[in-house]
Amino acid sequence: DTKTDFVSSEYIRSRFSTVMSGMYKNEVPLYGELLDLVNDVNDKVLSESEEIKEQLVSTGENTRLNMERHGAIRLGKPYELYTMRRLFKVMGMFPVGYYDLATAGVPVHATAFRAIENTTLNQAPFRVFTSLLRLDLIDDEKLRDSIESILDNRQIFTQKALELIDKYESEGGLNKEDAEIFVQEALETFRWHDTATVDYEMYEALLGQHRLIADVVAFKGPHINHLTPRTLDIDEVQTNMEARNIPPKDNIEGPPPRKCPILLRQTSFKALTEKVTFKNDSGNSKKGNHKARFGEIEQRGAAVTQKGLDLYNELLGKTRKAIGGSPTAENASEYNQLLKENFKDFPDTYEELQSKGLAYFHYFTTEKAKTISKSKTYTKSDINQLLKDGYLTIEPMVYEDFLPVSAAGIFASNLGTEDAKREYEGTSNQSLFEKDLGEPVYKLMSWYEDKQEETIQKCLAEINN
Ligand code: OOG
Ligand code: NI
Repeated sequence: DTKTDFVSSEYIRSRFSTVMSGMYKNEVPLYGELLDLVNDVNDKVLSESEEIKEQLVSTGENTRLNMERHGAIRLGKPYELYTMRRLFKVMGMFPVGYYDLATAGVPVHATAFRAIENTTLNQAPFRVFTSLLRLDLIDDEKLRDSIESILDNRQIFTQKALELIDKYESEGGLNKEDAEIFVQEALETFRWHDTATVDYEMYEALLGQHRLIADVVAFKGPHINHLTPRTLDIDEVQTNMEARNIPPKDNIEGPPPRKCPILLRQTSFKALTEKVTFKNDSGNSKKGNHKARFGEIEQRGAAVTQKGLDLYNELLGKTRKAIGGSPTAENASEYNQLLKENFKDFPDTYEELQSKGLAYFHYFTTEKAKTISKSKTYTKSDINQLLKDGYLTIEPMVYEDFLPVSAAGIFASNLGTEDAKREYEGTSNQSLFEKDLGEPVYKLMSWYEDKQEETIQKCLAEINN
């Protein structure tokens, strides 16, 4: 029977992530160096900190650390987003969260495709931040029409990839042979093309509107623009990048360094200048440069609750306001000092993060739980007491998603400052995004809430049985 021949989505995802990483290493050699650096730093942290090691072992993250990475693509039209959702589903990746970057001066909105079960996340933790150009924010009507017709004429997916998506949907899976063809065909969509689909004049016009628009519209496909390994010590990587001649961006995005890391800290190296050949009907090909592809590093910390996120945004917002917006090379150290100062208001022990309802945790029963008195049925309201009495223990749930202000900072560091200063009037438009996507995105907070609840219920079941 054919069903038993199907390979798992995790297999396909992990295969895809591996071949993509291999391709990117060839295209952007500095990315390979960055991977080596991150591996060295992670090995060092694990050999020096028993606590971090134990944490990763209990949550199951230890097995995924060295293969963990995310990438990003930028799409041009609704069909591409809709089909990308179907393509990622073959790999067990689903759209989680809605990110509006227009308010930060980037005319796109986005979601992140990723696995949604802990077990499958640990097996193949590959994510893709996927943004869609918002044509409605382009004020030049004539240019907008040209963009629409350029995008109308492109097909970013191969025929064979589309056939295999259909096959997956109608049969419910792919066998190993089809899965391998699928991976190779899907990879074509993410490949870099050094010939533009437009002439130099059009490229300049697109650049003039926004550098990002040129990157989305002038090429045959949505080349993967970065891949990001996960490190356990981003400050150490940042310092060593300079030593290895990998030029880092001026500032690390996200929260300041902490004893109990939260959310996500990110830094990157600047985009490469790549040679591009522009279309030319007269036959003399015109050469030029394009900057799009870079490398990034991330350090992931605890997922925070809505209350924690509100506090994070308040403290970050206060810091940015005080220095007049995004930090620059000149005021980066002043910014970091102030950020550290302001974040003293964000508790920095796991006990407090738990008791104040600021972060999400995995709950586990301890050895001692075996000896608990069975005189009553324990419920959710007993959790804090059980924790205090040592029947339960907690480990932070890792944040699996992205941060819009940081994402805009990453965009900006590779787009040039003029673009970063732009502001778009448009309000965020999640319902349009979901219409183009073809289904609603998973709600980010509820996802963590549900995962935490599963572990609490499991503990109660163990204690009460
Ligand atoms: C995406 C930037 C967002 C991140 O890590 O926040 C991102 C882009 O530049 O296309 O990848
Ligand atoms: Ni990124």
